[in-house]
Amino acid sequence: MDYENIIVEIHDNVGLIRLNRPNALNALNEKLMREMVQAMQMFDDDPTIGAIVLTGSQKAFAAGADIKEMEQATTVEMLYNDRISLWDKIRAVSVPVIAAVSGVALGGGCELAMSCDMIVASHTTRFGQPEINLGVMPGAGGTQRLTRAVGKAIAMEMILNNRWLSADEAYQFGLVNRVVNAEIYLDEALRLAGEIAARAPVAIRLAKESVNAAYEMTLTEGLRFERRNFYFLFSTQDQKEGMNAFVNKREAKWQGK
Ligand code: DAK
Repeated sequence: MDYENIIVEIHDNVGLIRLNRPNALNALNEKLMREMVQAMQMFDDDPTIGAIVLTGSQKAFAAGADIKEMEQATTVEMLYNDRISLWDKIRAVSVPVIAAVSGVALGGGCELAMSCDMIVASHTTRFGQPEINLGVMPGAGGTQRLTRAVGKAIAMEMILNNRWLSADEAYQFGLVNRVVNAEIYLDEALRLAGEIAARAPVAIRLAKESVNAAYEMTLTEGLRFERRNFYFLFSTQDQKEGMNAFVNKREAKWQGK
């Protein structure tokens, strides 16, 4: 598959997507979003891929949605073009997606990182929601995901007053999983993704779905949802294999069945 704005690689059982618009600091234009979602879906449909890493460059994960593309847009154009459905498709990916982030993660770039399941950040990363400077506000999950991740006080400051977070602050506030040197952030994300991709595939997918359900449901509903997924796993060969391997003190061999 030929892409213009992304580079796609496979590292063992991990699919890697690199955003690649260096002259625009990986600003997320519609073409890039379309290609990125297409690549994610391709990896998600590939039974040999157990996790996806999404990255940019050391200088920029992404500087936000493409302002030049949006500048002249009308409300009706924004409403009816299908950008939103592209963002929704990221949520529908069933394998874990890890963002490997460095440099700027601003606006839609910060929102894209937060749409992933985990974030590995380099020390140089700066997270921000600067949309207020453009006379708008976050539109791809910033007010919701950021608030859930870092809490109301910090989210308000970032969204209303363009406060940027350093990588260390983002770690302290619970936005990112870990912070490592810029030289190794991608390797670290690939290593983490590789570990996850080597685990029982059906359990991984249902566990991801169940954690995400915590954002959508009451505790009672969420506990019921979790339990159903837990019981479901007893219909898989991997459950028999995993428990038998434990009992017999051997390594489990996962089938994804
Ligand atoms: N869009 C378009 N081009 C961008 C860009 C962006 N967001 N960010 C940077 N660029 C371009 C610059 O225009 C420049 O291009 P040339 O002038 O060389 O042609 C090139 O990248 C290098 O940028 P700078 O010269 O500005 O580089 P600096 O190192 O001086 O500054 C910076 C880096 C990241 C601080 C600065 O570029 C900057 O402030 N960029 C804009 C950051 C920003 O405001 N981001 C938020 C955009 S609004 C939604 C989906 C998504 C969204 C909303 C709704 N729906 C589906 C409903 C998201 C909205 C946003 O993200």
